[in-house]
Amino acid sequence: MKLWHCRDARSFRVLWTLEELRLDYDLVTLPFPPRWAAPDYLATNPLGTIPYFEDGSAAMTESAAICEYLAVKHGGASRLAVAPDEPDYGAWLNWLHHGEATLTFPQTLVFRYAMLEKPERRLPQVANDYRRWFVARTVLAENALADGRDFLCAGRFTVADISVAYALQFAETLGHLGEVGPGLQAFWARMQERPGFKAAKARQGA
Ligand SMILES: N[C@@H](CCC(=O)N[C@@H](CS)C(=O)NCC(=O)O)C(=O)O
Repeated sequence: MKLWHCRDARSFRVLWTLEELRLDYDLVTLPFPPRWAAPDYLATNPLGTIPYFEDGSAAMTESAAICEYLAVKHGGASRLAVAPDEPDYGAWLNWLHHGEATLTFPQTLVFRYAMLEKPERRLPQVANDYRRWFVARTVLAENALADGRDFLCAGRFTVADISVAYALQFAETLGHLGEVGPGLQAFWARMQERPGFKAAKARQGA
């Protein structure tokens, strides 16, 4: 298995999953954004996006899908996936995709228009609107954790927690973590204590 990664980009979801599962893999770390800083990468992934992941004939570009792939195909007894015959199968898939499609999507607009673009191309109104959009969308996860639950579903840690926790890491980077609810802030603190999370941070280096 081989993962193309940029420090703390969405590929971190995959790196964290690989470390939770203690799998062997090769890691290629690129400068961000690769389409400007490592243009040769386009020959590997024409989208120029991170993550890119290979495992035999599998070639994948979606972080949540790769986490699902690893948990299902290489999860062994880890139970980082929820099986179709478990009551929380639907909830698990929903949280897994919610982390990327609903939470991280608005964050990318904040990142681009508040930080990544050159100062003359920045758009404070777009960044502010999508910051508020992100914060409003966190209500579902905040409600799910409000009853003191440690994990989003199935009563155990799964890759759905990784998917949503990544959005909280991104919120911290973007400076809007303080606007999410106390349940999510406590969840994010717990997630960072996991040995798998710490191993992924160590593997990507400074
Ligand atoms: N939906 C994809 C999005 C991948 C994506 O856009 N990744 C960002 C990094 S977090 C990227 O590569 N941006 C670089 C660019 O747009 O040039 C996923 O979840 O993996």
